[in-house]
Amino acid sequence: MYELTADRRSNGGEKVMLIGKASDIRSSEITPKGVYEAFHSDRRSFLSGMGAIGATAMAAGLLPGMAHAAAADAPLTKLTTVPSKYKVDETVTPEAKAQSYNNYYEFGTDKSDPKSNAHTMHTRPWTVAVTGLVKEPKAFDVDTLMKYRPLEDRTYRFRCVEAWSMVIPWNGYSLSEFIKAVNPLPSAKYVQFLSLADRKQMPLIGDSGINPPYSEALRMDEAMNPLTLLTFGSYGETLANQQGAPMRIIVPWKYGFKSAKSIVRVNFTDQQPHTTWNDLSSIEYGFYSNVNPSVDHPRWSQASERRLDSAGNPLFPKRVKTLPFNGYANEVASMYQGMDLKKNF
Ligand SMILES: Nc1nc2c(c(=O)[nH]1)N[C@H]1C(S)=C(S)[C@@H](COP(=O)(O)O)O[C@H]1N2
Ligand SMILES: [Mo]
Repeated sequence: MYELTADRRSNGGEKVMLIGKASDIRSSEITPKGVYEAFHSDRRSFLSGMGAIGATAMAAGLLPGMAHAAAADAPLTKLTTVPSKYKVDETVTPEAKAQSYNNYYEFGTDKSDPKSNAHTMHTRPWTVAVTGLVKEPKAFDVDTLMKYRPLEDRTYRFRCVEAWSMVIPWNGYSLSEFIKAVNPLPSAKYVQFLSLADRKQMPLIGDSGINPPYSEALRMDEAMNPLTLLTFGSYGETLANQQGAPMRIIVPWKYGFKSAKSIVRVNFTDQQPHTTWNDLSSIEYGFYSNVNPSVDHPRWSQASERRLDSAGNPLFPKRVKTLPFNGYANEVASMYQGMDLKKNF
């Protein structure tokens, strides 16, 4: 894993949770869009068809006139929402920022990649399977889930392990409502969330170094905490693909990587499930990953964060102190009573 700085990547000097070589080639960035799309369903033959010279030129970034083509976002649908008690008294991040500065490694590792690339994902029809330790395994159409409970307006702080943060108005309902409806067995101790992993819709999925499908998990009490949001929208609209449409979770007291996107399966287990970032580097990305200013990442401090809102110079976002449990200690700290949070980070 590499830590890259602003002179090498246009991400404002963020520490990136990147795996693999800094020189990784992202073909979507250096290939004319039409050519790329014509071949994206069979990328391997495309690359071999390019031949050695083509590949070398690509690696050196030498192909002329191959600007990154901006893809049209799928139109977002307005949602009917209801107010909630979950608000924060801080500047909300502009919608355009939340939808253009993303981590979604299935669509590339640069912050701007998901917006450029995620249009190849089809979010309807969309089925969510419920498996494992439940009374009866089931599959739900996402539109059924979306209508199951009123979609609340909940504004949460959102803190990435890379030490940037936003304030985002999400739309959804407590995951606990869904969990109660699917009747997990008493033996279920964890719930795992698996993201879509489809090479046809995610041509770059093999390039980032993460092992598909993206997997995240919570202990059952964490999943049942009312703060944990089954999320279908933000800013009063359906989620953009790059935000994890059509359905993701948001776990606001944990680092952002716990909040899995574009979920296709919810799996109940009695053992702690394997999770993507923890599997890749357990010394950097703990299973719990509760936001904790007193436990630093091995390569950077977690004591403060760059707040990406509209205030200040966008090149030098304001720094704010990171709060224990991202400011949600009153709601969640009791779940970890008696645990050593430096060991169980
Ligand atoms: N499937 C999937 N889910 C994912 C990720 C990912 O790469 N793939 N990135 C995670 C990380 S590291 C963060 S910070 C958040 C980012 O969500 P956002 O792009 O909506 O801000 O999504 C999380 N969920
Ligand atoms: Mo993240």
